[in-house]
Amino acid sequence: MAKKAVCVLKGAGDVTGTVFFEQENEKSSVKLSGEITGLTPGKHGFHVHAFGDNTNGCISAGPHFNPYNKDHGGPDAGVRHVGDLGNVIAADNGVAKIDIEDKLVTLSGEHSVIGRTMVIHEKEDDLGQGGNEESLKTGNAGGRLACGVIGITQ
Ligand SMILES: [Cu+2]
Ligand SMILES: [Zn+2]
Repeated sequence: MAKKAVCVLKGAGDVTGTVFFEQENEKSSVKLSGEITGLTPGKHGFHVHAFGDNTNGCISAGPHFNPYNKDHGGPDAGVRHVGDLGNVIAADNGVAKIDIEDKLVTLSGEHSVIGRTMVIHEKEDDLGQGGNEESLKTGNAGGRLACGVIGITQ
């Protein structure tokens, strides 16, 4: 049976967004759709972080969701965190349309992303190609503009 989830992103500033998740069955890829508004034009890192905890804002969500203990990478890389969805691109009006299909993110089983947090970042994710230590952890995507916990929907 298809599974669906939703995430409403909010932060300290003007950035807000809604992301919908859909997965046909346990083995199929997950489709993400929706939009994020209030961004500066250009690329912004977009990840699933480990914890569904926003008690002290987006920082409480912890590091990128990484159940297999890999280095950070781009969404198409062989080595990446499960949570690494790369960048979304905001147009001149500050709106980024989300249209992503991902094979590692899942809504079922032990490594489900439900109950974890989506984060949209201040800067571009360098996809692990930045040539420094931080690149292999966070992609140097900078501050957390907005975030929200991924929850079950119908
Ligand atoms: Cu992130
Ligand atoms: Zn990562």
